[in-house]
Amino acid sequence: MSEPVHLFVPPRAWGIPNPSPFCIKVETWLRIAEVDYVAHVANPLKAPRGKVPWIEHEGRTIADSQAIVAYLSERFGDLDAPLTPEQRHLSHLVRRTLEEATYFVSYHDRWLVPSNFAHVYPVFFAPYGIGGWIASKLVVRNVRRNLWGHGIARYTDEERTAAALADIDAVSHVLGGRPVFFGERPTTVDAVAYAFLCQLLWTPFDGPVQQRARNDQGLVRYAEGLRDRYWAEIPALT
Ligand SMILES: N[C@@H](CCC(=O)N[C@@H](CS)C(=O)NCC(=O)O)C(=O)O
Repeated sequence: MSEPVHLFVPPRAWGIPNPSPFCIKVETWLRIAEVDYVAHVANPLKAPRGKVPWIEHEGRTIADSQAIVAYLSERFGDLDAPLTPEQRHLSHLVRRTLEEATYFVSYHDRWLVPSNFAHVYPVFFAPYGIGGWIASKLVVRNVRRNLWGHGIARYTDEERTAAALADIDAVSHVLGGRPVFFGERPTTVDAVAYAFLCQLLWTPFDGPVQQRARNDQGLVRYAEGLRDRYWAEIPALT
């Protein structure tokens, strides 16, 4: 019998499974695949690539959500095995859109828009008093520098919002109001989409992108369906 997978993630926040979409993705994947796991609060200083999530399993340490999913798929079974080649490619595109494009707009808006940062500060910094206040200044400076280097911070507010709205519309269109993206059973793309929709639908952050997702009944029903099936304890997580 296999040992449980040890998953390292930040503490839950804002009534969703995790402040990090990549952590929700992996934890939801584990739940869909019914893999035995134990979640631990990550010490960021120990993060193998300086990022969450990571897992430890049978002496191996694996970082990066997609590398984790690849390992878990090999070790415990591939959720995506039933997909046709076309579905597999579409899954890849949806995943990359959310993780590599939409994510950076949310990241920007969460950390660099003051009305949103007001919800970040109490979770990550306020518990540490003056040390937390100093850390917040350093972290925000770093985020600003990283996102300038990435390029998204060079967009106007309108350009950034338009890019994310187009992402949401594309994802919604591919989903087409179904309860899962493809087939009968959730696959990896559902773990990813759920992770990102949690951040848009059920956090205190607000703006046109959140509003677009909240007004899309197909997306809301989809996310609620996955929440009820895999995160039934969610109302208790605040
Ligand atoms: N490609 C990585 C991205 C992980 C990632 O960006 N995690 C963020 C939290 S959402 C993080 O750890 N950020 C800390 C940092 O960049 O210092 C994955 O799929 O796991």
